[in-house]
Amino acid sequence: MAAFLRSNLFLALAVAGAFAFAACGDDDPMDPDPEPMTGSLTVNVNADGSAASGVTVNLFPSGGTTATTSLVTGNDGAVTFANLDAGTWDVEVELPDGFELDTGEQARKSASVVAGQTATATFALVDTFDGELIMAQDNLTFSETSLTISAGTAVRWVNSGVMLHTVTPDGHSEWTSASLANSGDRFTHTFNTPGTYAYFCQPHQGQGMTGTIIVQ
Ligand SMILES: [Cu+2]
Repeated sequence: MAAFLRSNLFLALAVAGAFAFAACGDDDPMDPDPEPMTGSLTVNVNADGSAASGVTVNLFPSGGTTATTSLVTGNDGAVTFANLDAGTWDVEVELPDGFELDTGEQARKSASVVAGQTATATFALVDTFDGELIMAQDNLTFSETSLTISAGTAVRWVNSGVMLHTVTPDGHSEWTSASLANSGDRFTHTFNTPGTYAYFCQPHQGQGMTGTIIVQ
């Protein structure tokens, strides 16, 4: 009789363990302290209604001041924080040069993560850039090979293709080499000092992908 009870108890524990395994995906069904169940949080960043790539999104514990982690939006304007403990998290968007929050939008907001589900948060930005645009193009040229501007003007390079391009200073340190890895990635620099600033694309310098900014 005792053996019968013990075997039934074992069966019950085994069934309960198997259920816990199926429900939580825990590695060890007999683990007395299983990992908390987790969910995901996808953050979408739009600028003027279109996906905004290259935007840094910081993740904080609710009310926290130190970011748990940071991700940069890809071509789809989105990042996904995975394996988050269920509960409330804060996400904060870092505004790139030339971008502002849309009317009524906040730079930091809370999101409720539910185990086994993907929560979403959205940030709406407005592109207020009013400087000069230069496209880094997959035909291995910059759209403006020589651009003359007045001091105080901002120049933004945008990757209009899908190849990796860079905006690398040639013989000066007016800015630090910028990598435009993905379509839509951008780099903005404001020129305050008159002079001639040459630059090139590192992967395509040999094919003549170079440019010059003349600041008057
Ligand atoms: Cu290039």
